[in-house]
Amino acid sequence: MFQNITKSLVGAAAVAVMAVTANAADWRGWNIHTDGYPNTIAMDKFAELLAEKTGGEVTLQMFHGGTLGSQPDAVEQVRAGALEVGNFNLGPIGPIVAEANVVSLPFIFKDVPHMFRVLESEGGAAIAEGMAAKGLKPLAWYDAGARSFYNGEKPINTPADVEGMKVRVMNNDLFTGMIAELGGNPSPMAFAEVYQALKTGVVDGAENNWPSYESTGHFEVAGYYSLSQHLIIPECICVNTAAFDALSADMQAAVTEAAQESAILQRELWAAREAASREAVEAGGVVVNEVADKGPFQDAMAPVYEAYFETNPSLRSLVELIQATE
Ligand code: GTR
Repeated sequence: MFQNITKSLVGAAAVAVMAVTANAADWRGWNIHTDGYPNTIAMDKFAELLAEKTGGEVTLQMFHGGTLGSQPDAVEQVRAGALEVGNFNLGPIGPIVAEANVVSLPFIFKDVPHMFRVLESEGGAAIAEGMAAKGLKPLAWYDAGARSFYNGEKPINTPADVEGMKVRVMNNDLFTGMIAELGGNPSPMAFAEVYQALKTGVVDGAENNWPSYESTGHFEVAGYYSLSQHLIIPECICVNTAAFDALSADMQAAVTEAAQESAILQRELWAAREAASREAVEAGGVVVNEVADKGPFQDAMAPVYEAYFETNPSLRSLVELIQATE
């Protein structure tokens, strides 16, 4: 009898220990970028801060370099809870979350500071809510600068220069629409495939920010970079909504704080890397072209906006809110 009680007490203690262990969350995170990239460093910092601020209750193992799959796949994995965390560009999230797709409308933001002002206001709250409802809770926003066109043949100054050009875009109908309206042939493709595609002529050009143009080596095979700055798209530290909701309020606050601190670091590193990447590609022989008049590019985007409103009539007010944000 006494022995039985002891046994069951020991058993209860074991269950208690297991319960504590089961409460601890061991998360796995996806990132597409390689060593030294601002996002890679900042996501590692997030993992470090997470362990620190949650007293080890939430830990994160990061998988960099897109080793766990392409971005559209990883977005689905985080939604499904197969992975808990991703550093995602909102471009490939747009097809899943209508509110988040506003940031992928060409020329929607005046500049990066305008984008952050929007994200920190009512518009950002609507985007974040829409994302959380689809399983992708954004905890903080990263800077991804502005995206511009590049190709191996010539500078791009007007939409006519894009005519007939095969241009790689991220997976999103807004981007295929954007290229089509400029008279080009859009080619949606995973990030990892773009270098070979440019090199072998499967595509003539692509578009991205300075750091990605440089880190991927695209500048080696597409040496004309034209500052169209047609897209300014934020990135998130996104966490599977259910995994986040399962945490206590204290833990949620600690996780959010870790993400916010990581974003502060990312934005600092980003500013430095943008300048360094530009310098590096110019030293590598890239011809940089200022686009004197972006007006014709902006005008050509009217049908892209119309198509967006047609599919999402209720989001016209969100677009107007963004445009009205100082
Ligand atoms: C980069 C971005 C990646 C990915 C990539 C792409 O700027 O950081 O997440 O979206 O562009 O063009 O696929």
